[in-house]
Amino acid sequence: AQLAISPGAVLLRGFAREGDAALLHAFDDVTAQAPLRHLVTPGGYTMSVAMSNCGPLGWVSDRRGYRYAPQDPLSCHPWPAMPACWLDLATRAAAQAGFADFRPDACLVNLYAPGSKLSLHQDKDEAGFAAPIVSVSLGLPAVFLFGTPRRSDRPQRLRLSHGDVVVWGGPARLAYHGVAPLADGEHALLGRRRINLTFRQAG
Ligand code: MD5
Ligand code: FE
Repeated sequence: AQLAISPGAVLLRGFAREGDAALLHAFDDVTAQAPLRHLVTPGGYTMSVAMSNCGPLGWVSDRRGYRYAPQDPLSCHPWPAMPACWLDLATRAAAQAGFADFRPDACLVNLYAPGSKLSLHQDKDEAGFAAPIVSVSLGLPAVFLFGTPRRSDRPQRLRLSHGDVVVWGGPARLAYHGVAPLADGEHALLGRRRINLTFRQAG
């Protein structure tokens, strides 16, 4: 089912459910090569979400700022390759939402434990905003907050569950968004975790 949740944003409910075991296998593979870590913001806060990356570019944050980098600062090696099943999923989802030529060069891997949250922000570290962002939710459900390009507009709440994929394009691309503190629970395949994979054309 394809649901337009706001102008430019398309929710593909359960799109990633089939093949979830392979997606999770690839997660173990990527995070064995580039370990999940809690990044520090330029303001000095440690993020509650643990992050890693794969693909040519990875999103990083430290006291100097936010940016995309071709190497993992922990290892000084390139980020792991994007697993084929992840790239295939992201391009199929984008095509389904009307973006036939989506070619992600960055995949940010977000791991939420119970209590982890993501404060309201915009994704604007990418070189351009014409391409959409494809986000894949696995494991425990989350309450996703999505607003508008104006920070002061009150965000809508959307429950994202295992296998849901959202394509954020057009006017939704620069909308403020965040994730409410993750409620505890147990997922049959992932346990007490939510994994979010975020595919971008960053360079
Ligand atoms: C998450 N991650 O669930 C989200 C999924 C991040 C992040 O926000 O930056 O890692 S991406 C959601 C997103 C991206 C671009 C636009 C909008 C939402 N939006 O218009 O609401 O961990
Ligand atoms: Fe974001």
